Amino acid sequence: MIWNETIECMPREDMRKLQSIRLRQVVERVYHNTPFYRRKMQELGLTPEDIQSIDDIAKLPFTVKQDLRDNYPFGLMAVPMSEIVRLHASSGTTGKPIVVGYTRKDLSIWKEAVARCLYAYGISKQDLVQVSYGYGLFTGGLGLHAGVEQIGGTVIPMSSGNTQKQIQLMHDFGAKALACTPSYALFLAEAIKDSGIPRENFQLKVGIFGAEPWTENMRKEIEEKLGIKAYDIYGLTEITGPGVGCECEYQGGTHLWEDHFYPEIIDPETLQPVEPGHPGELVFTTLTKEGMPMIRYRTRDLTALHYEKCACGRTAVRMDRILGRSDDMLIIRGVNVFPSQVEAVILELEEFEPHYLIVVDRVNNTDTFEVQVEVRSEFYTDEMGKLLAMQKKIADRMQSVIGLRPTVKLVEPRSIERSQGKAKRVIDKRKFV
Ligand code: DLL
Repeated sequence: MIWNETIECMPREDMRKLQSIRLRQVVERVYHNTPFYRRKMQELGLTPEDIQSIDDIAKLPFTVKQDLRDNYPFGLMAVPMSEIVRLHASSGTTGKPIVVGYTRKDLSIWKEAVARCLYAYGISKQDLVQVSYGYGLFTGGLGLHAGVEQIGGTVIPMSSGNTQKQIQLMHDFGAKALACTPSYALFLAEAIKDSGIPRENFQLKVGIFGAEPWTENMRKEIEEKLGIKAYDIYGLTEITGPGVGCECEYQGGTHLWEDHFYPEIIDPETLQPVEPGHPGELVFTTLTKEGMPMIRYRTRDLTALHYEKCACGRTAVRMDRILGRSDDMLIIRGVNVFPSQVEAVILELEEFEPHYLIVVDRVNNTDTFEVQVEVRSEFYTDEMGKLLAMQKKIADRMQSVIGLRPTVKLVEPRSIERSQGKAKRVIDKRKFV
């Protein structure tokens, strides 16, 4: 099923024309309304007149996560705050999150994008969709939620957690689709098995999985265990949230909705464009966003783009699975974590040395997150009560800064291996390839 055939199947030349018109408009808007972009364009000697077609996009400067942080919280808005009707946020590299603002029109474009995804998965008005992504500042829950309403389906706004209730309602209400992270889907599959309710008693047919990397093997495992077809959904807060793109029934890559979110692939070292079909870093320009447009935003996600028409009839460009990242961001239980955030918390607390190791693994389909940290010799003690209090202090602080509670392992001073060169701060034992 195709939600917006005119756009999704538009001949490529027409799409380029549409993109050219929209690029001119967004550049005009940011140049006049966002001092940050005006300054960056002026530094390159650019005015909006220099951008006539989508081919001129490479002239424009890049935007990076640090720019969002430097302009925290509302410095990149291109409209007065009175026009912003919603805020979302995601992890920054240290303490402060990055914030995005949406106008009413931005929200309607977002739900249109999610609606296209749901139709591509074969979900329609008759269907119930259980949304088990987190609701709140994270874009997953509310993003999927609005898309289901847009197609006239029935949304079950479960949010994350409370696995027993998830299973009970999925069963009792007869959800056809489940939207959550692929790792939570695997966890739920095990829990359903343990619940003793036969799989045939569920109506579940479709999975809408994203927000973290996953592999073909994981797909097979989820499909077998839940007896469903598992689809990818991709997105990021800075660009809109879930629904920047999705797979269709042919699952030959993730279609990107390039009439709104224009993708490029660059070499993360040289920053030069990379040929279609070759891997590099994904960069997006939001062509229609009003609240907080992004010009050539470096996602740090590594992938490749393919422009051949898909068997489903869509001409919308397809992206390979996300192969990795060109920075050190980890996604643990769906939460974006930067080692620099962990470091910032440790540096804040006087009891600890700035020597730490993050160990991430996947046990029973759930990510584990351990932080080993050295206690300063002045604070080192054999007293259990004091050690537990220190452990709690650091775990509480990380929970509040990162949004995820690590298992903290306190170690003796000078016990974490010192490196001669670049320190190895992260051991990620999960396998994504
Ligand atoms: O994760 C938005 C989202 C919610 C997408 C629900 C899909 C479903 P952020 O928290 O800003 O937004 O994280 C964005 O997550 O740059 C990727 O590294 C990763 N990511 C998102 N979707 C996928 C996917 C949401 N399908 C970051 N495959 C992105 C691999 C993904 N990685």
